Amino acid sequence: MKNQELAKIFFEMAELLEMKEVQFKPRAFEKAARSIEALDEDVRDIYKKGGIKALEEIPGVGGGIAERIEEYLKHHHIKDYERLKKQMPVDISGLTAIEGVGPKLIKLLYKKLKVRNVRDLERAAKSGKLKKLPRIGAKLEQKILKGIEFQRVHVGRMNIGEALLLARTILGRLEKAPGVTAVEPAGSLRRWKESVGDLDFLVISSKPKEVMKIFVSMPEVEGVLARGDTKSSVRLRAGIDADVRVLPPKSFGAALQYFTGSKDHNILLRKIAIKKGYKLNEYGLFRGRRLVAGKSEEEIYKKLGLDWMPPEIRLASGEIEAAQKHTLPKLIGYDDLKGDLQIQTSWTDGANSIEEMAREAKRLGHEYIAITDHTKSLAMTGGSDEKKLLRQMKEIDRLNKKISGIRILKSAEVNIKKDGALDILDDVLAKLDIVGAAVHSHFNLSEKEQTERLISAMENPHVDIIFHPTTRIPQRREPIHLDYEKLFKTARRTGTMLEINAHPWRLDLKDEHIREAKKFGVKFVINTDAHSMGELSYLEYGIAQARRGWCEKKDVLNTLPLKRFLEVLKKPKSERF
Ligand code: DGT
Ligand code: CA
Ligand code: CA
Ligand code: ZN
Repeated sequence: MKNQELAKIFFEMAELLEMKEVQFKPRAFEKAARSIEALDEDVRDIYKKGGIKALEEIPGVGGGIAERIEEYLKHHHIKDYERLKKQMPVDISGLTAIEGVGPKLIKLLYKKLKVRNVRDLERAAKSGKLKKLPRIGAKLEQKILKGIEFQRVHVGRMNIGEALLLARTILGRLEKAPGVTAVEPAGSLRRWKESVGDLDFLVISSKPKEVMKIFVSMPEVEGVLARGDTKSSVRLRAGIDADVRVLPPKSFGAALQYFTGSKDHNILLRKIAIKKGYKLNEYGLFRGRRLVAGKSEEEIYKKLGLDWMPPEIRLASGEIEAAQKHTLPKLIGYDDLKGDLQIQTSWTDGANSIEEMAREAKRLGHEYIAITDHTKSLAMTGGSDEKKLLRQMKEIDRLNKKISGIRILKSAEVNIKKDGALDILDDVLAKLDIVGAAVHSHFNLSEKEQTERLISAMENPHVDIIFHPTTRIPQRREPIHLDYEKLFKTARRTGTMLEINAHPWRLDLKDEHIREAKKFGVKFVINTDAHSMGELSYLEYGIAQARRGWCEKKDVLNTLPLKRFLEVLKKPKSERF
C-alpha cells in the first residue's frame, strides 16, 4: 500500500513546516497523514477509480494535499517535500522519535551544531555541547541521552499497529498460494504483543515449494535471508523480517503452540511434559517415539492436564497454574464492545466532522460514542472553552435527532492542569453526558506530585474516566511516575473508570497495569482515541491489551448496551462499581 509511504511523507512535511514556523499548514498535513494512515482502501485504488476528486473526499485531504498525492502516485516524488528536505536535510523521523526532541529543537540543533541524525545528536550531547545552547540545560541534555538509550533498546521492533496491517497483507497472499488449507500467524503477533520483532507464519499446504516461491517473491520483500523446501526467511521493505514454515496437518497444532510462545511459557510447559514422561517439541507431544498429540493445541494442553488458553496470556505469569486448576478467566471477546468513548473531531484536531464519525461508528455496529474534543489549555489543538462546548452540545442534540441507530454522547477530553485542577468549569462539566480527563503536559513531576495530580482529578464528581492514565507512548515515552497502588485504590473508591486506550500509539494502560488495577476492583473502558474515521477500527488493539491484562467482559463498562450504560452514568460515581 502506498498509504503508509504517503502518511510518512506528510507527517514529515508537517514537522518541516513547523520548523519554518508556518501557520496552520503543519496541522493540515498532520491531519491528512493520520487519516491516510488509517484508511482501509489503498489510495492508488481510490485515485484509479475517481481521480483527484475522489482523493479530495478522503477526510482531512484538501485540494492541495490531493494534488500532492497525485504527484506522488504519478512521479514517485513530491517537489514541495524535496524542497523542504533540501533546506533542512535531517533525519526527522529518527530525531523526533527521541523523547524530548521536537521540530523547534531539531531546527536549532541543525543551525547551531549541524546535527543531522541521532548519531550527531548523541555525539553533541555526550560532548556537552548541547547544554551550552540557548534554552537547553543540563537536564534536557540528560533526558535526550536517556531517550537515545531507550530508543536503542527498542530499535528493530515494529509497533503492533503497523505489524498487523503488514501481516494481514501477507496472510492474504499465503492463503491464495497453491494447495494451502490453513495459514496462521504465530509468535508475538499472535500474542498481540505491543511491539513485534519479526513476523512468523505457519502454513498447511500440499505444495510447500510453491508456497516458498510465492513467499520470497512478494512485493513486500526486500531480500531473501534463507530459502528452503518447507521454510524460508525474508527481510521486508518495512524494516523487519518474516519467517514462514509449511507443516503437515498432524503436527500443525504442536508447531502453532511452539512458535506462538512465549519462550518462557514454552519452557514451563516442556517441564510439565517431562514430568509426565513425555517429550514436547514443535513436531508434537511424544511418548518415546510415538506421537500422542500434535494436530491441535487443545489436545496438547489437555494431555498435559491443562485447559487451552488464549495466546495473549501465554507469558509465564500465572496462566499455567490457572489452566491446571481450571480457573482461567473468560477473557473479554473481540466483539464485546458496544461503544467508543474517546473520539476527536474537526471541532479540534480531528479530521472528520461529528456526523462523519457517528455514521462510521454506526457502520461498525456501535450503539454509542462519546465526542471528546480537547479543551482550551491544549491551545495547539484549538481546544474548546466553555462557550464552544455549549455550542457543540447543541450540535450534538441536532445530530442525535437526525441520525438514528446510534447515540452520540456529549463529552470532552478535559485537560488536567499541573496542580490537578481541570480547565473547564464544573457547571459546564455537569451538562456533559460523560467526562474524560487527561494529562498532556508536565510529564516529569515527582511520583508524589503526579499521583496527587491524578487523584485530585479523580475526586471531581464530574470526572467519569481518566484517559490514557500513564501518558506512555510505546517505544517512545516512559509512563509518568505514579504510585499505582494509590491510583488504583482511588479509582476504586471514587468510582472513576480508567481507560485502556486502544490507539496503537498509546496502548495505555498497558497489560501489567491493567492486571494490577483489576485486583483493586477498578473498572475500565476501552476507547480508540480516533482522530479520523479510519482510526475507529482500532478497538481491537485495546481489546487485545485488555485480554493480556486478564480482563473479563464485566471489567469493561463499555461492553454494556446503551441503556444499561446510561443507567450506570446516572448513579453517583461512588456507587458505580
Ligand atoms: P519477537 O519476534 O521478538 O517479537 O517475539 P516472538 O515471541 O515472536 O519470538 P521469535 O520470533 O524469536 O520466536 C517465535 C516463538 O518460537 C517464540 O515465541 C517461542 C518459540 N521459540 C523460539 N526460540 C525458542 C527457544 O529457544 N525455546 C523455546 N522453548 N521456544 C522458542
Ligand atoms: Ca516473532
Ligand atoms: Ca521468528
Ligand atoms: Zn489525549
